[in-house]
Amino acid sequence: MRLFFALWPDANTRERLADAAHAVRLGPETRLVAQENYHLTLVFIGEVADSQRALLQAIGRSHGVRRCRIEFDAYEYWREPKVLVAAARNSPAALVDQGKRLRSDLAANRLGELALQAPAPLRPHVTLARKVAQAPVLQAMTPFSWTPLHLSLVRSDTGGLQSVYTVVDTWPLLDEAPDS
Ligand code: 3AM
Repeated sequence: MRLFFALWPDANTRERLADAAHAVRLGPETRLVAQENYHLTLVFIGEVADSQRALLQAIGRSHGVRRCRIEFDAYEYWREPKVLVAAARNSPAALVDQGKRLRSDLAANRLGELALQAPAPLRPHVTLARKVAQAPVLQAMTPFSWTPLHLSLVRSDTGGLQSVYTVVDTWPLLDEAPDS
């Protein structure tokens, strides 16, 4: 199964994201991401064996991380993956730290594709549309913020027209520092 660690938006944030997506004029070939599929990927793990799931759940559970506020404030078009994203130009330190610690735990356990990859810096974003073949005209985005309350381990099934995501497990983020 293909798994990744992600933050899943609440209903209000999903609506803000959908409003942001609908405000951009996109070509007919474009596929808007379904609202229920919006997510912020923290770490993509890749294919793992069923037997490794418990270890991944233990890693997710062990991450006592403070909540942080993410301010989405810009559209970005990423040419190579052909996606339009809502991006946070400022990466909150707690989020960057969480991504790093997850990566290092995964690499230490030689889990997924991470054992082979050099870590890329986290660029907090939510993909709004895929198969965006032409660079869209991007206006300023009406900014909005989101404070995620949970970290989730998610399964991705990419066989169909739209990817299907299933939350495998989820853990609350702390509302105060773990050592306070
Ligand atoms: O959150 P976004 O939409 O940016 O593109 C995939 C999606 O990213 C990405 O993981 C997220 C959840 O599916 N993804 C898929 N395959 C990947 C890979 N081999 C990957 N990211 C890195 N390496």
